[in-house]
Amino acid sequence: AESKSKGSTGDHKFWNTQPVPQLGEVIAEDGPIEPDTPADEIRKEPYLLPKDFEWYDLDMEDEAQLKELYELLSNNYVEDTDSTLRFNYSAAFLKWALQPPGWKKSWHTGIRVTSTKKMVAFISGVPMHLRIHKKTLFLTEINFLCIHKKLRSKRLAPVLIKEITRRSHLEGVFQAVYTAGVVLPKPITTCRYFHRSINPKKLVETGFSYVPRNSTITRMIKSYKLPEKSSIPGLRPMRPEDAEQILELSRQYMSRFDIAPELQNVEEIKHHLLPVKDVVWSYVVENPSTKKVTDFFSFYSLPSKVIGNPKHDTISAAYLFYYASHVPENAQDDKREADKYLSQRLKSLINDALIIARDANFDVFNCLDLMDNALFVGELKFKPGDGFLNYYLYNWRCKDIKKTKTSALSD
Ligand code: NHW
Repeated sequence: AESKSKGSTGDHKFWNTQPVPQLGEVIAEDGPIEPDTPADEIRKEPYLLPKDFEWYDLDMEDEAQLKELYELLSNNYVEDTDSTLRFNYSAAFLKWALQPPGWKKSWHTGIRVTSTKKMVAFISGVPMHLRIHKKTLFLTEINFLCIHKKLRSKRLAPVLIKEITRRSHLEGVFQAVYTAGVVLPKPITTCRYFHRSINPKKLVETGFSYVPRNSTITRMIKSYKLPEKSSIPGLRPMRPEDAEQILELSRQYMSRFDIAPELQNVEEIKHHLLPVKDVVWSYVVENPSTKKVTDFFSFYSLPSKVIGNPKHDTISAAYLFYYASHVPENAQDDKREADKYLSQRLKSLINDALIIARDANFDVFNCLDLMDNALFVGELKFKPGDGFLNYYLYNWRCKDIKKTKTSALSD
């Protein structure tokens, strides 16, 4: 999730009461901030809501409820600083993101108006394994925190956060990971968004990009033009039978990072990576002679609504998701050799991703400056944006992590 809104400043009445490190705190060693709450000390009743409101567990299998979540987010979720763009996750995306293996209905937490049943707020958690340095935690990934615009600044967010925490505790989960544009106590790392124009004309017309002083739109179009066809032999969409090889390949590749999701089995690989129409795209490179999968990449679709533009109402954006590349054995133990190999390989791989995204009608291709992305963004003409994304852990103290040692999170 991206938020470009201003960070809250100074004293954090709510966050100061939570098991998170203080801003500026120097951390010497990883570990929990508070011990697991014993089962009999976990609060049994949901937190109290202002009168006229009630809690409910969203039923994602019910089309009408899914649509209501879609509507809440499409009208009230994250906007950029000058309110010209707003994230517009599709309903199909929300189903994919909120129902990974092991998902729990009690972690799809909504608030509605008691009399009308209208949904006015939401927060979600999904279970995942996250490796931080050498330790793997089973935790919840919190996302899609949203409060209707008419109910802002009433301290409802802390109630939602405390309630999802209680519901996590009830499931024996005492840590969480989340990302946000706002600065809170205390980021483990801060990444910057990079954008690769695919349709510069539309991006300029929507105010997303500008024509540089020394250029023209014609020159921009020419400079961002991509080859007709992808270049890597053996590149094809991922199929279910690739999952086993991808599991192994991603395990190897993810070991390069200090913080990374740990996909546990073929079932999880299939859920997160098998192509879903209009949601997620995944491609593998299968060596034509050995039939071995040597590389894969994936990206997902997260359009933004363009607010108040006469010509365009949506920017179609692809976001780079997981990828991996097999580093040849002779380069594996030598960081410089490995980086040299990857820098060439990832340029070809991601350039092919751009071509596929163009053919799928995306206007822009986005990524963060984490993982090995710094190795290709310059040459492939990504430009730094004005959005930043902070990574956070709840109830886990963790030494600062470099961006290049951070993996993408599930979405
Ligand atoms: S980040 C996207 C968050 N959503 C949006 O930006 C959508 C548009 N905005 C809104 O809907 C991805 C509202 O402005 C929200 C705040 C709901 C953001 N994270 O109710 P009040 C995620 O979903 C703090 C955490 O008056 P509001 C990740 C703020 O600092 N805290 O504000 C979510 C202040 O506390 P402070 C945030 O504007 C991770 C308090 O909320 C925050 O009406 C959640 C003000 O509350 C944010 N993005 O509603 C944490 N934004 O101490 C999970 C504001 O500073 C923790 N605040 O006074 C883990 C839980 C699970 C643990 C399990 C063991």
